[in-house]
Amino acid sequence: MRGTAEVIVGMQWGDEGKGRVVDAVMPKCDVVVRYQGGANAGHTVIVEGKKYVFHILPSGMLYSGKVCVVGNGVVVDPDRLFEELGELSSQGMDRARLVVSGSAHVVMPYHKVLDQLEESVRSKEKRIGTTGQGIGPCYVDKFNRTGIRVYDLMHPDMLRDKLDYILGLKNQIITRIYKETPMSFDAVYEKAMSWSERLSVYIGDGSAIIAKALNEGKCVLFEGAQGTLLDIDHGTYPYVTSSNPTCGGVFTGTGVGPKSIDKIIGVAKAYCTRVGEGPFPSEDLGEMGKYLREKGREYGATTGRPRRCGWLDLVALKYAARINGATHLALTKLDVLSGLEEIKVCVAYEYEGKKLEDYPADTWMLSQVKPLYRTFKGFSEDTRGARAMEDLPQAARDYVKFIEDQTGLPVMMLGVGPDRKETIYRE
Ligand code: 2SA
Ligand code: GDP
Ligand code: MG
Repeated sequence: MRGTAEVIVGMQWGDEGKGRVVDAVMPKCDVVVRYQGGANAGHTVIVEGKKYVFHILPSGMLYSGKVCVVGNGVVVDPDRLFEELGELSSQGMDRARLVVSGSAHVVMPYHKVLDQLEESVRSKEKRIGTTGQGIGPCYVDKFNRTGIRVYDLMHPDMLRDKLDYILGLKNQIITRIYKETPMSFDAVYEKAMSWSERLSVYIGDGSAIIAKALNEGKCVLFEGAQGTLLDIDHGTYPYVTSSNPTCGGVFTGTGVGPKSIDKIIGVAKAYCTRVGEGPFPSEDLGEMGKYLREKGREYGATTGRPRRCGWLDLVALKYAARINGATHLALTKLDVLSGLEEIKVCVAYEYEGKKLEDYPADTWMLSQVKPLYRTFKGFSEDTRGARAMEDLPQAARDYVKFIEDQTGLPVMMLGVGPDRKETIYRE
């Protein structure tokens, strides 16, 4: 019997709680695969009060006996990867088996330097607000065919030759454009060689592992990082990341065919956040935004940056449902809305005096729209103890039902608190 495959994808601007949803779905799965992004991601899992934040490692690492794959579409920073593995070991975790795709690209020291230099010279309007992890410059090299892949680290002579050429080019940019001191070839080469032996034990062919698991009737989970509105093609370009967090990224980022996918779970918060620059129509710059930030502890899981906060945007959520072909929703952070007298939801936009029901793919137009809200009655009960829909106050259930009706997607799972156990499962 053929196995099953499910995708977990962010429906907003990242930080929807994908890590905790992966953790919740993981028990029935055998393999979990990251398909894009890199150490810019921060996926939080909390188990009995203990917090784990995953950056490059898939969020299924807490389950021993499972296989975690870093897919070819990921950009790997080996220092960060070893750091994360070290943290898990020091916490005494009996972890899953890790496989790093040899075709994944390596974030080199010059990628981080260039990411930070590029951001530093951008004007306030042009700044993207990157995480400074070298993600953009690494993907630029990948598409320019000047990247270093994990496999390359295993071939010292070839690596030396490649690096000689590439670092020469980078140093031209660093010295001529940014007037900074050039990077030392020996230091970069030695760094790369120090990674090769440690990485060699993890290298594998991600695509082949997935195919074998599916042929053996196993369940494979694909874990997206960032979110739909940060997608390089479908997000608020240029205020996006440099990969495809949307479902399409699964196929190129792992080497699995589209017909293998059975379920596409879109993860959304019960409100909205964004970190970094770019349009955010339902952002609340006043007291409500601050309230959501403090109650929801909305600070970057990688950089600690405060996240911008606002109401749920259904226009954008419906767009994300379409782009990903989502089949289900996982709604998180419902508990953060408790205690509010009223809850607003953006149901349409106003643009040049006209009502707009569809999300504009033109970023400039999106930056000009005004949100039109529908207001719901709030609820005061603490929802963190709820384990079934019946445990929730009627107003919270009405809110969830409205989201289901509007998106046409069933909410299969609800987060009512950050801990693993603070979950309502509906299937
Ligand atoms: P980059 O570094 O090139 O990918 O940045 C480009 C844009 O993508 C945004 N981005 C993110 N947005 C939300 N969460 C992310 N991960 C961390 C987290 C972020 C953090 O889990 O909290 O700790 O600050 C993430 N990664 C990238 C980024 O803000 C830019 O807008
Ligand atoms: P990810 O990048 O999508 O995995 O999300 P992050 O880990 O960056 O951010 C989500 C934050 O919300 C983390 O601090 C989680 O612990 C927290 N969180 C997730 N689900 C819930 C929930 O249902 N309620 C509350 N209060 N916090 C949650
Ligand atoms: Mg995150």
